[in-house]
Amino acid sequence: MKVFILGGDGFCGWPTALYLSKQGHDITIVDNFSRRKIDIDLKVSSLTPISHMEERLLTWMKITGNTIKFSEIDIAKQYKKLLDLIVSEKPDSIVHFAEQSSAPFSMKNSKNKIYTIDNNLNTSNNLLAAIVESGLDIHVVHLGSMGVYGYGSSGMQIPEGYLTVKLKKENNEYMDKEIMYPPNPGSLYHMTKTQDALLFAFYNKNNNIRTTDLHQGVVWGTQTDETRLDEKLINKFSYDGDYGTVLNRFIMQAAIGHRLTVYGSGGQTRCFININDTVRCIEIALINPPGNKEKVKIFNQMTETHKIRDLAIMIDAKTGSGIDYIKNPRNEDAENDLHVKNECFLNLGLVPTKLNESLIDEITNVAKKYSYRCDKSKILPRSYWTSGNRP
Ligand code: NAD
Ligand code: USQ
Repeated sequence: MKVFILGGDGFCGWPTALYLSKQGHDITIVDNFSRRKIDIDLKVSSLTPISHMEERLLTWMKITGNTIKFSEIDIAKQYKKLLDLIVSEKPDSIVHFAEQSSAPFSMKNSKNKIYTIDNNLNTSNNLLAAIVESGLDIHVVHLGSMGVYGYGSSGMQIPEGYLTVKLKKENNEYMDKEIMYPPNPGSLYHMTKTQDALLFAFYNKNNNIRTTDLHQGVVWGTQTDETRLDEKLINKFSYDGDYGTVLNRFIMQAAIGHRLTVYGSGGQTRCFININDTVRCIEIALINPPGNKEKVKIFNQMTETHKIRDLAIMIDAKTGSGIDYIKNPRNEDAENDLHVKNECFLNLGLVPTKLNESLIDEITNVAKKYSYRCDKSKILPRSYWTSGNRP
């Protein structure tokens, strides 16, 4: 299969590109390195030493004999370049990771709010418009987020995208209607994912663009079988207050002897998935595309749910790191339950990586190994949802 990986220089995109290349697919990465530029602006860098794209691709070719092509395009701004690439390469599928990916970064200041909305909505719309203009039948696989639903499940399981509701008609009779599960985003970043969902539904209805939208939980872990092959292939590990996600932050904090930074009471329940399962889910989505005229397929891409304080208590028990409950920089529920359906991927063969079985390996073989690269001044959060969330 010929596959484009938009955002293929990123934390999820890079291991996905390698995994799919290893499975024999013909891969082209498209990225504008905006994430590397943001890290420079924030004066942070990956805990792991990530190589430049040229070196990454050369190393991959030397080790496996496989060529991955690369095109530097700002998908939000360089529409014509994207269209020309699609028309000349004619991919079967396009995996869309290319968005500003951090909730805290999107809430930091008005410049970031404007950038996140502008970048994320334009990457999605430009991609969809270019597919229509190309006239090609291309399956789009997009990385959405579990956070589009606001994490409250009100005693029911969050379904995989669609919900059947009963509507009262004027004559007092009821009719069933299938709707998209109601969005309730908790950041401007998550807001872009809810708007993406409307774009996909519209282009699907109007132009029959076959689309799979993957509502992914918080990803943790670093290495996959492919990124482990050589240090020049190593995956990114963000630990800073803007881009580091909670479990990888805790893993790094435990490795360097920093007390774990639980926001608020830690009663927030979130969905999690290991990076090895992310790459497998993308493959499963690619080989099970929606049929012609089928509505957007929506999968919940997560394998476990945990309360943040339970994760901290578990890591503290294994490592003796200690826990700090700090004022929550975010405007979010202090406590929530979360029940999520994830049968689509399990039924298609996903075998989840278990969190408690892989955690110590991650702390020892990644976080401790590269702990000398950690800048401790970047650990505490620096983005606040409202002025009331400041310390
Ligand atoms: P990342 O920031 O590491 O990767 C995103 C990549 O997209 C970067 O390499 C960036 O340079 C590129 N990009 C952004 N805007 C672009 C543009 N206009 N043109 C070209 N390239 C552009 O993020 P990630 O953690 O790999 O996440 C990938 C996707 O998965 C994102 O859409 C994110 O919202 C989603 N997601 C991530 C997680 C997670 O925990 N990491 C969980 C759920 C969903
Ligand atoms: N948290 C802490 N301590 C920390 C960091 C975070 O208690 O040091 C808490 C946050 O308050 C939040 C939870 O942990 O309640 C998750 O935070 P996070 O930063 O790990 O995740 P989030 O901001 O939601 O975003 C991440 C990715 C994003 C993806 C999302 C999936 O950055 O790309 O969409 O996870 S989900 O959370 O399911 O929406």
